[in-house]
Amino acid sequence: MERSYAAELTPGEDVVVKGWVHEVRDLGGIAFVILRDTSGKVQIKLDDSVDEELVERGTSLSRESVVAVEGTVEEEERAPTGIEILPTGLDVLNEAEPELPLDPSGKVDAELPTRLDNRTLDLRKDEVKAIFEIRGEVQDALRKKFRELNATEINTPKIVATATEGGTDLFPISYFEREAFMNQSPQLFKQMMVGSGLERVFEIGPIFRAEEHNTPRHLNEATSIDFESAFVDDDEAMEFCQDVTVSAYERVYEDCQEQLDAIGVDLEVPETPFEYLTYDEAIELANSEGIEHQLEWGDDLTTKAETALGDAIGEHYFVTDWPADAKPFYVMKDDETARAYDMMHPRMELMSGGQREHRVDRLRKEIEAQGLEPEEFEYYLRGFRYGMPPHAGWGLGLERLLATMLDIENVREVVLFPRDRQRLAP
Ligand code: ATP
Ligand code: AMO
Repeated sequence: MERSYAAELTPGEDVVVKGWVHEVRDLGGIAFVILRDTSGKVQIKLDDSVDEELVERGTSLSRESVVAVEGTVEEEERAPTGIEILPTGLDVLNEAEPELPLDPSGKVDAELPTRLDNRTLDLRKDEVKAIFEIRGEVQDALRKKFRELNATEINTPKIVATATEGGTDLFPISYFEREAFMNQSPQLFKQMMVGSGLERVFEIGPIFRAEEHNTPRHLNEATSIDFESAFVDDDEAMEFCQDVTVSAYERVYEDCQEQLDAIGVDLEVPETPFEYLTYDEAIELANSEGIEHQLEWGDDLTTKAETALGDAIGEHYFVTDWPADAKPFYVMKDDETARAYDMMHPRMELMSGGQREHRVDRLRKEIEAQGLEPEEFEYYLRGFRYGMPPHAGWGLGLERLLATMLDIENVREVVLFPRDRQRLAP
């Protein structure tokens, strides 16, 4: 018989359901097995109308064992879902050990490390599974929005010869006889592609950062949503980022209410347009909010400054016109300032981007000014010598987008198998 799902049962049907033993309740004389599958839960009734040997097998099941149950669906208003199954057969497909490292029914809280060590069990909880269903939905929404914007999805190499975002947080690897690195960002490749026939590209893929410290918003392997387009300027690129972000919120709001309820968040789609602050306005506002270490022109926004700004603004916002020295070589500079922009959530930075330097002589000088060897970037500079249009783009962190959207404290919670200083397995 074809498998039926717990959430799709109709009274009177003969069915086979398959799933996990969520709970066994033996009340003496009558017992219930709660079976859980990907769609939900259903109650199996074991009373004296059921074969004795089957009742024996059902009541001795260990929690989280995998079973197949054949039987008839009956209406029962006392059952949690208004129906139950009166079984005629019960096969144990795989028995779970009686001692579980964490409780998938969620009645006993587990620490994050225990949960991450046992992700298989952890994702049997509705509120954890919901995060990853939303993560999948968000990626689908992003792809759809990018396609609406006529961007082509690309895949760039993750094993590379040079740094893009500064040399200190690079992971070196051995590549036959040579040294190579795990890529920190698709930056150089996506820029090369706007000079190709593609013009406008995006990628959703892994980036690797050898961040030394443990923070709730840094991962050593993160997922970057990268966008780059020929013939757009910084203002247009920021607007695209705002629209892409809002499209992710809208999809989750429209299609994931069940998951939001499981997590316990009351999602609000951010209002547009997001506010724009220049860097000068941002440090002035942060200082006026009374942060302990007053910022001077040229300083990066500290975590405390970001928090003060977030509290004052209370919504997503952009910070534009950064000091030139704070930004990488590929961002276009006008004397002291860079045409760079960050998109902030009140809790943290979500995106960095900029208008790019597309003039090869200036780009070569910027590479030198940052103490790097232009020869090492020859493969990249070559693309700028044969017709490179003006262009702009950005990188938006998927985990930060999700953690802020779902009001989750630690970005590790939105990654199936996070990589941090302590964690290399599973
Ligand atoms: P990204 O590194 O991707 O640009 P970010 O949020 O780390 O994102 P930064 O501009 O590097 O942005 O840093 C902003 C502030 O965050 C820093 O001033 C610093 O206070 C804090 N910070 C950044 N990296 C770390 C880290 N690895 N550990 C602790 N604090 C950090
Ligand atoms: P940046 O280094 O600011 O810019 O990264 C862009 C965004 O990626 C996310 N992110 C991270 N998330 C979690 N853990 C990390 N260690 C981590 N590092 C980065 C953040 C951040 O805002 N090439 C530029 C982008 C561009 O200019 O197009 C870049 O990589 O959300």
